[in-house]
Amino acid sequence: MFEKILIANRGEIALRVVRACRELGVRTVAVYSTADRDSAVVRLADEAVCIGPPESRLSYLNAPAIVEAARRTGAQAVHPGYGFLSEDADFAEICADNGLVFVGPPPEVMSALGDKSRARVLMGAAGLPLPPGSLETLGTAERARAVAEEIGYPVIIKGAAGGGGRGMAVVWSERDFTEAYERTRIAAQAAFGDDRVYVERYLAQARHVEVQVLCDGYGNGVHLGTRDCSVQRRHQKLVEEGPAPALSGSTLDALAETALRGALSAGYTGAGTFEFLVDEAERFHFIEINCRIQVEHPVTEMITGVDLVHEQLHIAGGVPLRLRQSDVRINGVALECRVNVEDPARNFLPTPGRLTRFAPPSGPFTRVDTHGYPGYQVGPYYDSLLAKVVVWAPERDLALSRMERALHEFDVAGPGVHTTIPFVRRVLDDAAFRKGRYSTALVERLLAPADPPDVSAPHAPSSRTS
Ligand code: MV4
Repeated sequence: MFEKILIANRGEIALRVVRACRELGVRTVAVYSTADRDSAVVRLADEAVCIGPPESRLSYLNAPAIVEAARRTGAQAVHPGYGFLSEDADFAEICADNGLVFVGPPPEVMSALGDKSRARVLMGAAGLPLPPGSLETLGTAERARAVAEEIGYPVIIKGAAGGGGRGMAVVWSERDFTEAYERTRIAAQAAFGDDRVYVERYLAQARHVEVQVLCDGYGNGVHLGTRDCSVQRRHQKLVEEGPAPALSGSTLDALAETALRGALSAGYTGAGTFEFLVDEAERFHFIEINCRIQVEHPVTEMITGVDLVHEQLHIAGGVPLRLRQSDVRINGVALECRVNVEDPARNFLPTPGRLTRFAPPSGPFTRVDTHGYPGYQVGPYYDSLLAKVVVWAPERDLALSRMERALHEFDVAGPGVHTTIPFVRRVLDDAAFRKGRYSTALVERLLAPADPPDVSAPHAPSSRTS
């Protein structure tokens, strides 16, 4: 195992990694921007190095500064957390060139699977079911339109270099295709410097279910069950749960085995997530792979008892996976609610400010991953995730009431500061959510204006035309 590693991230995930390291007897180097001087991770890590000003590009994305901090402190490995450099194959390569172990898959694997179109081709070849669509990126709009015609509408145009929902467009009819296609290509070029796109059948009302896998560098791998992440707004997840509810045991098993087959076929190593869309008939389709530890990993930790960050560090250190598939048992239900410093009433606008009150929940089977503390200054520079409230229970109903209880306890306030707590409480209260029968359409339904009063009576003609 490593003696010392550097954590190239901030916020709650940096703390999460520091905790895993202390438990394993690994010394830690935190890196921080000047905006994060007073952060909890700077205090809790064994050492801390300032790597630049607040702007991410000059600090948490500043590969030379991070590598230099590792060199100066004698760190042997770099844990990238999620976001920032976590899926940057060039950064993983730079680490290797500087004698640093990158905690994640090999750069070639990350580069292949990070290209969503290549991932689609590779996973299709490995026998994973795909949404109907093109097997290559497409050139002219004319040719792409012919492909869309064959697939049948609605279709979704996706940028190959995109991810997490960026650079996509849904097209409902042929009439709108060409314009959407050109627009998506231009947007992809601007956002990723890569205008390659591909087309899939758009699966509306599907559930977004993902599978956690762990693979070592010796051909061993395990799957660790499913998480439902359908509760999203603009591709930001708000509530996650595991195992995915209201699916048959055979579907859950098939999803997990399919993901692991895909991971092993690609030479994947470390912790990874395979995303699928599951339709009403429980047919599932592979969409993409996340080559990192994810925000929602605690859900899986709660239902398996496996510490995923410990496993990441062991795998990166070359230790063969000790866990066998028969050791993995999915036990009970876990829910996670994200607490972002945003105002749901103002289009989820971030509301940075000082936390004059901060008392997160506690109690039985309740875990809160957060970097917040009373007096903490939430800045405007980074994403607004402040805390993840995670609960476990043997049954889903009890997990729901436990989460309601936990959110009721959460005392967080400050001048101008709002959080997503009221909104996630509405999600928990929703009848479809309570039944476990929800899809990616749930959040939109909750955010749609309430039905106007019945105006169809005489003297008040409806202005609605449908
Ligand atoms: C899709 C899809 C439907 N059909 N692909 C969104 C993020 C990225 N990981 C993949 N995503 C989707 N891909 C096909 N062929 C639906 C989503 C999707 C979604 C789309 C619109 C609005 C919200 C969404 C939430 C989750 C997934």
